[in-house]
Parts: sequence; structure tokens; C-alpha cells
Amino acid sequence: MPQRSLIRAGGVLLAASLALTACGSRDSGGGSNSGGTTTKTAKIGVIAPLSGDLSALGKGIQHSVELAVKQANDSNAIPGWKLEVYAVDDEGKAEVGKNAATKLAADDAVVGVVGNLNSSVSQQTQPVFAAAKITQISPANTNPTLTKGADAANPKRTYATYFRTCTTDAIQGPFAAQYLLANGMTKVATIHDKKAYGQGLVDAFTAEFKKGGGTVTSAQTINPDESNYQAVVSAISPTGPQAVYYGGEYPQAGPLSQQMKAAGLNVPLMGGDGIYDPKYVDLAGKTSEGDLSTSVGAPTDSTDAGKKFLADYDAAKYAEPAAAYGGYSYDAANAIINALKVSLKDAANAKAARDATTTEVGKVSFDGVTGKVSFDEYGDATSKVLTVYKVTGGKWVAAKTDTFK
Ligand code: ABU
Repeated sequence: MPQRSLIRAGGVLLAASLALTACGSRDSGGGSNSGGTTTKTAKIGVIAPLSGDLSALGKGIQHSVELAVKQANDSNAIPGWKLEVYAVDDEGKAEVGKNAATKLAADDAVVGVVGNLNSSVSQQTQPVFAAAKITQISPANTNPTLTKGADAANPKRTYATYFRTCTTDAIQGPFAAQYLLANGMTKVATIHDKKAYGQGLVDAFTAEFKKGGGTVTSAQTINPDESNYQAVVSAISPTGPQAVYYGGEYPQAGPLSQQMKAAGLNVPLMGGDGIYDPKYVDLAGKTSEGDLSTSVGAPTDSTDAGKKFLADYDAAKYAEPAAAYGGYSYDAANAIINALKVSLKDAANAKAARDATTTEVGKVSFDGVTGKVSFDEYGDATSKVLTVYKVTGGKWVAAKTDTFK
């Protein structure tokens, strides 16, 4: 259902739909006349898992974009224009995501999109948005190939319309490897879910771990559609590794940790940002104490800008928390809004501003919730800050924040 809220415009309270669903109507982005002034509409799309296992993360992305758009409308950030959010559900699935992206691209009022969450889904949506000349900014995709292509030795920008506010697994994997080695863990078993994110993360981790003198005692995969990992757990010697490094997300990582410990493999499971969510601890249970994750950026509540964002988010009373990517989504939406201040200024309609929006997003540089927001020549975030978290007292607690060197 559309979320409705009251916004103040020209001294009159208007009921406005801030978030449209996948069944949202098409809109030319043309003008509407209210009280003698013409206000045109431009839409910022959200494409994320809004249902299913990963919806806790997807809803945080959606609401954080809604907050940025509400604040822009309230402050009349783009005179003559009203912004709307058009949110579509990709279910965390590549094919569903492709269809959802096609739906957004067919709406002439859409000028920019925040999403997707999953790297494997963005592999399908990137070409759809590129063909429609719509800027896409992911707050969460960490697979390096999305910006630099498959050949790491010869990086080549894939799509001019694609950007991300989070850092990548080319940094996140090595950051985790360095943390384990620095803490005396030189023998690790790896497991991944065979998806773009999970496999890429484990590959990047493994290369750095071996370079630093570590030994990978076993390298296995799971099927993410299954929930019983006994065969994989039994193949790991209980006296072998000092940790298990997992590439994938919390719906599988939580049960994997629980099953590891139940089978007597009492070593920490460590993963990337895909497991950094309270639901991981819920699924893994009490024996997850000491498990580790990395996530992109500094903890949101560790900076003044982050604290303000979280306070504003709480005040807006969204049904779900901002979660791991809220700050990155809010910054992604504001990168688009900053670009729109230029691209929409003299535009006849929203669609006509798509190209210029991409150009302007490439030039943004502002202090966001997650630090300085700007993009390099590949569309990657210039910030390379990461944090290690440890399950302590039943929740994720920051153990180390650093800039990767
Ligand atoms: N970055 C973790 C989860 C999203 C992804 O597939 O990249």
C-alpha cells in the first residue's frame, strides 16, 4: 500500500504519496497546477528486496530514501519540482529484479534509482537502467566487477549510469583477512553460497589471507536454497581451522553458525556486510557469541551526521529500522537530489533530465552520513572505511573501524 503522509507546501497541508508501490501509475513527469504555480514531478526509484528473507535490509533502504526525499520536498530543494519515491520489490532475485527495473525505466518521471541490494541482481538491472539512461546508485553492492568489469588486472568501467556509495569486496575481503591474521588466526576454512557477492568476497579474502601467510584448510560451497548444512560442517575438521570465513548473507549464515557450534566446531564464523544484521544473531542463537563480520563504513551512530540521520529516521516512525545500509541509501538519494538541483533546473520534463543527472552525480562531493560522498572514474565510492563487528552480549558491537590501506 502506498505510504501517505502530510507535507507542507506553500502553507497548505497536502496529502502526498511519498512511496508508490510496484503498481504505481505511470507519470509523464509533466506539470500540475496548484494555486497559480506549476509544480512538476520527478521520481526517485527504489529497487530492493521488500519481501522475503532480505526485506529487513530492503525496507531500511526504502525508508532512508523516503526520508531524504521528504526532507528535500520540505525544504523546497528543487524549486518548481516535487520529488516522489517509486519503490519496487526485487525480492533479492535476479530475474524479478530485471522485471522490476524494466517497470521503473518505463516510467518517464523516474530520473534516478537507489538499489539494488544484491550484486547478483544488479548484474541484471545495470543494462536496463543504462539503456534508459537512468542513474543507478547502489548503497550495498560490494562485488567489484559491477564497476570495473571481470578482468581485475585491466579494469574498465562497465556502465556510465552505475555508481555505488559503499566500498567493494576488493577491500572488504582483505580487510577481514588482515583482521584475522593480526589476531593470530592463521588457519581458516572458507564457505560461500556460489552467488556473485559470496564467491567474490571469499576469493578476495583468500588471496589476501594466503599472501599474509595464512592457510585455507578447506574451501566449500553451500546451496543457498537449502537450510541443512550438516554435510559441509562435517567435512571441516573440528581441530582444523581457527575460524570459518563465509561469503553470503545472514539467512544462510545464521543457521550455518548454529549448526557448526551444535556439531562441536566451536570457532567464530566471520562474514561480510551480508551477515551484519540483528537477524543473523536471532538465527544463529546464543552460540553466535564471538562471531565476526565486517561492514562498510563506520558505525552510523559513531558520527554526528549519523546520529542526526538516525534521530530523523526515528522521528519519521517508519515501520522498519534503517538497518545496515540506511546511511548509504540516504547518501545515495542525496547524491541524486544534489544532481537534480542542476539537471532539473531548466528541464522541460523529468525524462529530459536523465542524461544530465548522470553527469552531475559523477561530480557530487558532499559530507554525507557515511563520510565524504563522491565517486571515482569507475563509479565507485572514494571512501574506503570499514568496520569489524563482533557478536557481544547478543548483538553486533564494533571492534575496529579503519580506512583500508
Ligand atoms: N554487499 C552484501 C550484500 C549485497 C551484495 O550482494 O553485494
